[in-house]
Amino acid sequence: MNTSVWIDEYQKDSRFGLKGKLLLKKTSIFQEIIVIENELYGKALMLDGCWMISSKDEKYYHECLVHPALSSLKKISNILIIGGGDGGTARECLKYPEVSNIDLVEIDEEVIKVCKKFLKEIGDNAWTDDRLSIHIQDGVKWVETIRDDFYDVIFIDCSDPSEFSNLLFSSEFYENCKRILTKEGLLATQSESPESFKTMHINILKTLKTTFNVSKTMYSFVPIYPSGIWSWTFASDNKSNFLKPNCRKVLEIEKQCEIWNLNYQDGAFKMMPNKISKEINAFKNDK
Ligand code: SPD
Repeated sequence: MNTSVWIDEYQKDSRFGLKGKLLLKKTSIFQEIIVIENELYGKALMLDGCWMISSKDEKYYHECLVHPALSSLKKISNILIIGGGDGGTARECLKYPEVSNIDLVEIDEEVIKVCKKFLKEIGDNAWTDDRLSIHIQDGVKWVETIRDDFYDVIFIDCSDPSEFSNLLFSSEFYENCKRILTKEGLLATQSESPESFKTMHINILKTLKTTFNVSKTMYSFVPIYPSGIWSWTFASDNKSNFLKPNCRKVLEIEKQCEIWNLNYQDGAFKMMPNKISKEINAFKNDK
């Protein structure tokens, strides 16, 4: 008997699906959670109808979010991750011995439980590393309570904008992130797809440009996301060491990566589609 099912993410008049064995379908107090096992992409997690990650394509996503930031900053000891309940962002951060504390703030405890059970390989050793502290809390509230100049790096590893995650893309939230970052600190966020979520993508870039002195976006692929093309944006108030990779760190980390290396990153920072840069440049000139 064939027990395979198709699970699709619907976006406008398109759908992006995986076929496989349904491992879990449940609803937490926040969202619907699905885990499916697919031959090509391994185990894949969907939250409220949107693909979050799969065990076979996650490195495209997590390595791009983490290494441009951590391979360039001088001080990276104290890190905040908002979201990131699968543990992949924490795992990449913990490759740096200089990292001494990571606060991972995830609103939905059920996501962590499900990932530890079905997608354990994503968090891997991070789950047992003493440097990682998990806090089940709303990230928006968390950043409101932290003192000024506290974190060296903030990673925003959240789901797509929705009724319950919208505030994680707001200027008030970014202002608080800026306040709790050190003066040399850097914020790195997933910034949606320039193709499937063009308006959201442009709004995120504009809001970050308004909040921080410098920001830069890189583009690459996450195969299971709608349209495949995805983006990550890095923002800081400090121009001096903004995304200037440290060669020693790069050589060490490249050896441990499946996707990321300095050439890949250099190309990815030059990939802004013209239709996006036209809008961003028009916005900058208006300011
Ligand atoms: N459309 C999917 C956007 C999800 C980004 N976060 C993924 C979580 C991986 N740690």
